[in-house]
Amino acid sequence: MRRFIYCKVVLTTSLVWVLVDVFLLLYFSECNKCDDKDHSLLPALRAVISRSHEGPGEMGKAVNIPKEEQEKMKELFKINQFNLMASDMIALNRSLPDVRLDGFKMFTSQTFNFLQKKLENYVQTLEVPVRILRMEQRSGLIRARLRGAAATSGQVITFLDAHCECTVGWLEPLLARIKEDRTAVVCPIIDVISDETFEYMAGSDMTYGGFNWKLNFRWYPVPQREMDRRKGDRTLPVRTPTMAGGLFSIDKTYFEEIGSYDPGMDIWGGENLEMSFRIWQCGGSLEIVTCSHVGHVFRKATPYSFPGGTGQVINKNNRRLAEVWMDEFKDFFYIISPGVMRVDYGDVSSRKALKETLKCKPFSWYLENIYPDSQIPRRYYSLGEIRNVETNQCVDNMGRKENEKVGFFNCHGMGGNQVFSYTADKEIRTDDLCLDASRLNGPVLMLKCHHMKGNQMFEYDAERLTLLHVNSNQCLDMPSEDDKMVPTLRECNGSRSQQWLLRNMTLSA
Ligand SMILES: [Mn+2]
Repeated sequence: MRRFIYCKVVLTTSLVWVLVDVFLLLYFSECNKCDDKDHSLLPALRAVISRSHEGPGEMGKAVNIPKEEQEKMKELFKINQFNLMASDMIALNRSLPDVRLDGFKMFTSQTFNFLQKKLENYVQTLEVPVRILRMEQRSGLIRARLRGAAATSGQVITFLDAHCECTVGWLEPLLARIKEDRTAVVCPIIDVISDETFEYMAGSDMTYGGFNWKLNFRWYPVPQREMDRRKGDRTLPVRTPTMAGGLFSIDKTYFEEIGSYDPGMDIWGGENLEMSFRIWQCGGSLEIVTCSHVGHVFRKATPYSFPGGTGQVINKNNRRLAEVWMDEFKDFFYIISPGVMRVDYGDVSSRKALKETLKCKPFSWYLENIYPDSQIPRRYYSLGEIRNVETNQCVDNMGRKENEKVGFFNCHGMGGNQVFSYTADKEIRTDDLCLDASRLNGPVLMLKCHHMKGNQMFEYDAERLTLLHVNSNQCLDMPSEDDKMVPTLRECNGSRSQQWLLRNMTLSA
């Protein structure tokens, strides 16, 4: 009898656990709204999915080149700044793993290493009609895209680079979002295809697009406020301040309405930020649709030459972007990039007129509402050098990176590495780094700004000219004898070495 009771107890507890498991499984698979999955697949895609997954690079695996071929491989690498030999070994429609949140099957796309006729022959074998347009002369990405867009007749335009591969179900969620809201401009998650082995690696849904003072695009972690807005549901689109490059879908008429691309920009560079600012400031939205994945080969160097040099072209484009969209905040870009002011940016009057017609909001609105965690502070007291009264030298980031000590050097008045901003949050920033001190009498480091005050909070006293590090209750002082290049913290003593002049200091932020 007792045995029977034991048995019952064991059975009941197991049953309870089984039910809990089933519940958990159902619950977590419910989270995944990414998927209608296979229902709507074209026959061609089904064929790809069902074929055998062998051969170089299949299922997104790495392709390793045998030793004896490596010399040749290096030669070919230079042509496109990616491993052309590996790329050529991979089937045009290789299979890829399904990297979506719950995992399933995959479709493929292709990197075209074809030229001219070969490409035309190839696209004729595809089951969808494909038209190839060629520019008469090298015009760069921006003007080529404008030409392509003008030739489209569909309701939605999707831009991708040539060095992309798409995964199954990448397009539907982009289109679905535009159907909901035609002013939503949507990007996929950009997965990483290795430039060396073409291995396929899933990108993160936890990063979004930003930019630094030099107007370089950068990935930053999706902030808590955006997680909260989506109530923790990672399958919902992420509102991103900027788009990485040119991988996005947009309603065709909206593309035209909002001003397509700036045709005054050359070749490449800055157009992604220009479009991002414009979309947000002029009433649209820019989103990363986390259910959509597209792979992209990130290259370490550009394989192209630019007329007048890469820097010239990018500086010109960035100036156009800053002049039209950034209002007074363009100062951050100009002051940290000495020399850029000398670059001629052409005529921007038609772009400014567009901004007027569309009644676009100012950049301060964008910083406040769309990108409050921006590297460019919405409110700040000073922007420029920080000069020591005793030595007449300046705080200098010395071009050093995150986690290194901040330096100290003769003031050169040229901006660049000697530009700091004392912000309304009482941080001392240089680009996306903040002065940070974590121990008494310690050196001052540069760390990623965390917006949490703490070790990054300094109180400037505009009368005594002191910079008090609040956490340690010590003052920023000139370097010590043994480390002449590094400003340090010391007990506040009212000496001239603890007095600092902040350039362009205003008392209200
Ligand atoms: Mn690209």
